[in-house]
Amino acid sequence: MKDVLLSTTWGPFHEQFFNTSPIDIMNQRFSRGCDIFSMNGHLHMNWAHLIAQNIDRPSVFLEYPRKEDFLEEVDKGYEYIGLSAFHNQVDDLVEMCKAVRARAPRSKIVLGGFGAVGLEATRTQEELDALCDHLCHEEGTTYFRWVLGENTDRPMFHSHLPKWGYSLPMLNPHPVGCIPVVVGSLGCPNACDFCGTTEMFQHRRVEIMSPEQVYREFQRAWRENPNTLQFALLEEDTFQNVEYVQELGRLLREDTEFGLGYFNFYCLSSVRSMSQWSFEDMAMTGCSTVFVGVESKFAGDNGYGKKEGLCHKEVFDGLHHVGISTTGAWMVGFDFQTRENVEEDLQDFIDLYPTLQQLTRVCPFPPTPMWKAMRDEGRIRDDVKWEDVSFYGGGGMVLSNLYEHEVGEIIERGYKLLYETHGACIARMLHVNLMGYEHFMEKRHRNRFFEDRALYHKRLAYSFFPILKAMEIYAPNSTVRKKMKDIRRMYIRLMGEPTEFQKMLEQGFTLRSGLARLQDMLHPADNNVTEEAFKKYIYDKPAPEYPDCPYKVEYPHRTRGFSLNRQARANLRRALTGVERVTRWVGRSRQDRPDAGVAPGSFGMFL
Ligand code: B12
Ligand code: SF4
Repeated sequence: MKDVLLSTTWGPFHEQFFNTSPIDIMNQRFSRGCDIFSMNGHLHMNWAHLIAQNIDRPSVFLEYPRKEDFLEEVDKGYEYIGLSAFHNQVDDLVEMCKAVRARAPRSKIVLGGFGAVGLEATRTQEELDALCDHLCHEEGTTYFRWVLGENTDRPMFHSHLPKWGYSLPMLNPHPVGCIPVVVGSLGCPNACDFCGTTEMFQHRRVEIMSPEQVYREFQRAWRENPNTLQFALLEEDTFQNVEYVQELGRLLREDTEFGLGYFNFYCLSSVRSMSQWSFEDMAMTGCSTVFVGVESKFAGDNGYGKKEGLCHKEVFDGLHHVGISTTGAWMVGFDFQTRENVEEDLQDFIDLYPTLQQLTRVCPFPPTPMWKAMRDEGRIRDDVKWEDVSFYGGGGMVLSNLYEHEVGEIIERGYKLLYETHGACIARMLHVNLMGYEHFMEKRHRNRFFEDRALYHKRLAYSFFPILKAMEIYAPNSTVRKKMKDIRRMYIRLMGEPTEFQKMLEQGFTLRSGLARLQDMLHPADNNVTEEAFKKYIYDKPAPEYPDCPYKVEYPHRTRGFSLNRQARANLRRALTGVERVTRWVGRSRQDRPDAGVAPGSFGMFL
């Protein structure tokens, strides 16, 4: 028999509430509501790579297979089949288990992930035994080693997690990967009652990679592509672990090859943890964007403990001031939110000026304490479907003060208000980078790292700037139009007049935006739900030496048209970089050039 097969649930994944793909986080959540400037993107599943890279046996990982792809692989005969699911995919997970039992009765089924622990909480032991042989409710790498009878104490390492990508749908409907990812740690000690990760890892932080290992991945990623946009450091509350992130920051800052002019990361953190830090010190770790859960001001009086540290407004303003972008995350549906106070809550959130945003509804995920309490009170509907156990389905929770449809309406209105108040997320990203540039340029004589960080903000602002004109022309109202003009003036004040090349791109983006508007009238973009591409990762053992890639990847359904399109885009990127070089050479005598020190080709991330 072959060794190990790992797979996500089979696709195509069901579209969710807004008719969006749960994998396209930019479109579904982070930049939703920004009209033609809502971004699109894709993310990959990480669990299987962590397992595959840390076991001794060879394995194959199927990411987003169709039913027939999965069954074809199962028929090859594997000793172990590891499956992972989110709650909203549990129905598919159950079907897959049944299919494996029927077609490959000798294969042992190992389940893991949040959906699997949801299943565990809602099925009898007998039912579970019929579906699987093992169910992992903890860190999965050590668990899988244990299942295989391997040494569980060996140190862990991973690299080359597939890159996430984002763009604008009008520029690239299939964004190329531009964000490398690493899992620093799993879990969180804070034990919030609605949170799945804290429950999964028993309120502990499980360290997966040391700061040195994370740093090595940064180096590898930037060596492969010096125009790498951002690095995603996956952890639950990065700034809680002061020593860890201080050490990572030191390594990134003191790096002489790239340093803070290039290295930067996206992370998640809480207001409480960030309150221990000065915002400048946070920027000096290389943090460029932070995902922040925004607790309701009414939460403290309703069983969620008083907030400690700074208030949200102080944190968001402080971060933006030093060039750290934010993804503000707000939830609706708590018992303490009423029709009267929820509007105040939402307006408070909008006032924070989040750079990116996530508005979701409260969902009791089994087996979190919130779910258990609600189940015991009879507040989970019996007819709840697994596909509704998600950020948008509400998990069958009977709401205290709002109608079901009201919750959806509040979320949609929130997204719309954010756009109509602040303009598109890309404009906000540009603005925050200009603030960071101004801050660190003013102080650059004090610290050489400040100068590096200023270069980072300059690079980002330079590449976002050409989209600004289109966001001004197609702004949702005159107030936002004026804000776009203010951002333009700020750019020119700080960085000088745009170059000829930027003006050329600006015209191109504006034309393309006009066309996108027309296209949207004829066929609203909301109709286009992304379908994830099936990928097959092959892990042979022994693995190649780091920094070589530990897997080979196949795209079984990739069409010739898609490959040609990818090739054409790469050629366009090269051609535009050539034009950029020529225009730089022609305009080289200009003193206040915004592209001074910026490597050519940084605009390319959107193509
Ligand atoms: C990045 C991310 C995403 C990305 C990519 C997903 C991914 N890479 O897994 C995207 C945007 C696609 C995403 C989507 C969603 N997400 Co998400 N996501 C995350 C985030 C921030 C990191 C996930 C990650 O990569 N972790 C690192 C990996 C290595 O950890 P892991 O997946 O937990 O896997 C470990 C173990 O669980 C276990 N394991 C997992 N699978 C298996 C399988 C086997 C066989 C074994 C043995 C072990 C095992 O081993 C792994 C290594 O220890 C987490 C929060 C967090 N920090 O974990 C939320 C989180 C997982 N997401 C969540 C949710 C709800 C969703 C959505 C359902 C939201 C929605 N739209 O409704 C969708 C569902 C997507 C879908 N497939 O349908 C929740 C889950 C909550 C819960 N259920 O209890 C989380 C915990 C956020 C939160 N705190 O609320 N997500
Ligand atoms: S602070 Fe965030 S990650 Fe930690 S338990 Fe609470 S919700 Fe979960």
